[in-house]
Amino acid sequence: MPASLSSSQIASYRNDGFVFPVDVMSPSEARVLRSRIEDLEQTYPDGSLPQPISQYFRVGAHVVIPLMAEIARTPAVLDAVESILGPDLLVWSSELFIKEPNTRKIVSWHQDLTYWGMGETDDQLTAWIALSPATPQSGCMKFVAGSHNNRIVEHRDTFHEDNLLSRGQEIAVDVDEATATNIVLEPGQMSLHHGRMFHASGPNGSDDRRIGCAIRYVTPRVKQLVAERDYAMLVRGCDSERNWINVAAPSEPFGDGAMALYSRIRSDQSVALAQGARQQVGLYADAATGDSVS
Ligand SMILES: O=C(O)CCC(=O)C(=O)O
Repeated sequence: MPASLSSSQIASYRNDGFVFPVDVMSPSEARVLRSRIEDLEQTYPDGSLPQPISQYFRVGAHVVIPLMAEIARTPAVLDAVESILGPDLLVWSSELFIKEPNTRKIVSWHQDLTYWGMGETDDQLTAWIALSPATPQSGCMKFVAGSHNNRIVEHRDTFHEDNLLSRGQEIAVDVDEATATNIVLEPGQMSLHHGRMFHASGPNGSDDRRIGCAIRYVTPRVKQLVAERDYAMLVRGCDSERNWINVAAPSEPFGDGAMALYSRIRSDQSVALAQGARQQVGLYADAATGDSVS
């Protein structure tokens, strides 16, 4: 495995706002991770945890699921992220984007940083690791090269039931689909994208699940500007700025201490993530009380 990005891959990221495909593990290693995720789904059916496992998969999964913290620390992933963001790295969030076979779920055109309360920073990126084939048929991501050079543009919330985003948010101006690049990835490959990248993904029309693991990295320089406090897990180097409450990786799935911390994080982050929303933001609904989400 390459230890870090080549100079041309770094230049691609700087020019386009993304780089792909980056090999970070073998297809068989990706298959093992996928089956460990699917084992978790079997072990924790709905009703066995305070919220459905899909909720934990979509918000701060590394706080309660050791496997997600392990994926976020994959050396080849960190080496590549370090090539862009430098030696000090924290994980702000980790998520699984799962689209079931032949379903309509999509992700509308958006910029990640819109509701994260971190301003328009260049010090945040997402590593999206494919654990099944990501193709136009299975609903791979699409990126508009150079769109990270925009500021955060206006978004409108749709709350559409087929939209996987927390508020179904979408960019309020037309995005020219013809200019987008399909981010085709084999299992074990990843893409990196900038937090202001215009991106989206279509439905999964394939017969397999489309599974992507999105890890949100920040440097210690990034600050939470909307919520009173925010949390991140140091994964490389040191955090000399202390802008984040540092959290440790969990030692067991859904342990009591980690679950209490998870509720606090979700509640604190909901201040930024749900700011200005006209209706409940499903992934953050009832975060303050820790009740079930709809
Ligand atoms: O998995 C997808 O289709 C979209 C993921 C996404 O928007 C992101 O990781 O920022």
